[in-house]
Amino acid sequence: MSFETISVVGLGYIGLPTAAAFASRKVKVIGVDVNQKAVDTINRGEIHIVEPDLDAVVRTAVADGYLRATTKPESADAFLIAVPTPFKKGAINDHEPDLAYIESASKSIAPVLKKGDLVILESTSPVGATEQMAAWMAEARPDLTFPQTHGVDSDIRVAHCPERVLPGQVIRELVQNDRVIGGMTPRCSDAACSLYKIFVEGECVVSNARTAEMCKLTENSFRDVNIAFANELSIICDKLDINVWELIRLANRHPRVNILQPGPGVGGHCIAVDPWFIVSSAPAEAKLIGTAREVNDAKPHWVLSKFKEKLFQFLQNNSEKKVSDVTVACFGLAFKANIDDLRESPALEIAKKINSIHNGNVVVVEPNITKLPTSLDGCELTSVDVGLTADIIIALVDHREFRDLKPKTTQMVIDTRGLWGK
Ligand code: SAJ
Repeated sequence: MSFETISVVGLGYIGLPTAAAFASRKVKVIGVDVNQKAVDTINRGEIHIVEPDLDAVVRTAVADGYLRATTKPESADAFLIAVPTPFKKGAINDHEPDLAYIESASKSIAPVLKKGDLVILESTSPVGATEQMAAWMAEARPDLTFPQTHGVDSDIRVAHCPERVLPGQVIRELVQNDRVIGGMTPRCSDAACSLYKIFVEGECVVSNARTAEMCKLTENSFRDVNIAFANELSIICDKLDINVWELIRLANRHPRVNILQPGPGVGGHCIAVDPWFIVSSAPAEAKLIGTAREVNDAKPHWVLSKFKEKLFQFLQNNSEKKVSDVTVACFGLAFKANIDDLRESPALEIAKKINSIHNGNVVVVEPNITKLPTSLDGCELTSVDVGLTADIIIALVDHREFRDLKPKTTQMVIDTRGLWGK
């Protein structure tokens, strides 16, 4: 199968790099996004998100005429949908996936679909979302046939091929990672494989749509459960006066043990979200997966209780000082090391809470940003050196700039990332 024009719907953290990857192989790509500002930025050859090396790929793709963005879908041979799947707002169970963006994206491309087209859902989705997307398109285009009713002979091919790239390494991982191809029929999978082979150097492994949906959720849940195990160990070790990082290092020397690292909680838009999609599909059965989410979501509260404990201890050791004399420094705000992304960050959540409850000075050291978010009004963004002079130091993110710091033994330190106690 050959693809002259590919359309990518949703030009965010996944859609834009994917569009640029196709365009870099000299295929005509039409990017579609509802955000006019993002569209204008891309058409100038610039980018509206932070991802290493993406700017250069987009600049070249636009300059060479292979990538163009628009707000209105146009005819193409393949459509990739890469829109968000957040939680439903206001639902009784507020961890239910909201397919509204997938619904509106699939309905927006339906009028331009033609016989032979391929539609791929890349968005992380609950099991059954691809079938639902195909049903929305079929309803909008009764003149075309779809796999759910016409099997391998359908006019339109539909597949789920989840993205699995790591933010910060998207350009490399998009090309090198293996890809799970979940066609609604074997013909749909064949078409999707030929599409991805345009730039994917990893293997395209064929399955079906439901398994591919579950596979993506499973990958992120596996990581979440493993981190929850590490976080639980860190709390147990704190109680038993054991260095958890040394413990994990030792345990991981066993050839069949591989424990991840504890931290202040799990952030980002994937690991802290996707496991809930499994829980909401099978609440009675997904006990461990749901518990892991709760363990990880509770970790910031534990860090706050440690802060209160250390503040109390500091005041006991320094009886001449009042609470308002105590300066607290939060090292790191991003959701993980060496990025500037503060969304869904447990570090930010903790800094905000400390800022709201602490009567003294709160300073923040975050080398990857130049301005604090408004939610931290009253805090000061400061340098590593100034942060190091605080009375209480809380390490929240393991940024490379923090690795070799040496807080004084007289300072109170809460090291949630094992930066300085290793
Ligand atoms: N974290 C820990 N301890 C660890 C590892 C991570 O506390 O040992 C925390 C991080 O600090 C961060 C959170 O977990 O707050 C998530 O970070 P991450 O690096 O584990 O993952 P993401 O969210 O950046 O990307 C994940 C990746 N999934 C897996 O590794 C299974 C990525 O491949 C997916 O494509 C991405 O989710 C996604 O889009 O779903």
